[in-house]
Amino acid sequence: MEKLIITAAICGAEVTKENNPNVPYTVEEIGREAESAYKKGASIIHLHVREDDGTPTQSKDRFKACIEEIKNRCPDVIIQPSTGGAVGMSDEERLQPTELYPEMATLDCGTLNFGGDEIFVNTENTIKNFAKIMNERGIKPEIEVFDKGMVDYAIRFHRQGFIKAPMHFDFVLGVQMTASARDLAFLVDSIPQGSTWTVAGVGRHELPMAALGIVMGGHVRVGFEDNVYLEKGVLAKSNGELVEKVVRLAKELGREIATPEETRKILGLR
Ligand code: KMH
Ligand code: ZN
Repeated sequence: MEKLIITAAICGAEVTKENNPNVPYTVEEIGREAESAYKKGASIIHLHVREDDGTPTQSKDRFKACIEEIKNRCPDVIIQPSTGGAVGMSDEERLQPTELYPEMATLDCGTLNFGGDEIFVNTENTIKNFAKIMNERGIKPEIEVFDKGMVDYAIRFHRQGFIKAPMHFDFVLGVQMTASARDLAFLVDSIPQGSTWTVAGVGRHELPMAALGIVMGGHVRVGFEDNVYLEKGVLAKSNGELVEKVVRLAKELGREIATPEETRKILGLR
């Protein structure tokens, strides 16, 4: 089986220090968390950034500062900024990190409920526009899939020329769609041959989904954005602890871990 790509979603936009005091806000804290994940085996950092008080921001300058901090600590790691940002941000705000020409960025392929009264809006025109801009800037999209219809959108937009093949999907399970083995198998079965995929289980689903990703030949995302617990009732001290757990599991199950260079080859990054 292909080597395992581990993505660390170190920060997110919703989780706070009240949930886990180790959630990073400052540039230094973001660098620290990226380094902890990288040192344990993460080759991709899925990146949201915050103001020092924890407010989520898509500011180009803040992304630039955080990317520099991460690159100083982990020179070869792949940085994947979020273009999802936080619920309620405008498309223009969300697109700012693409002006830094990162190797990858997320492409959210549909609208979904995001708890309470929150709706994370991605209209067809938003998705097409984001895909077009990423294409022009040489950025490989990671297609964020929160339910099956989003796979169908991605395939439709690929046929219309907005998203290039081979496509790379991230199945985020436990937000809108449930997180079962059947759900994951259904999604994996629905993507075009030659695509790659990773899975992110939210909350208590993180580790079971990671185990499935490992045995099914996909890849795995973990991190504070999705889950702040190392085990039931025990907060993780760092993103590195969560990555370490996946590495241990992968070793037991016979999957080697991909380095950033190997990850670039697997995903066909520039
Ligand atoms: N924070 C969510 C509203 C992404 O990074 O592209 C969007 C999100 C997905 O986290
Ligand atoms: Zn995200």
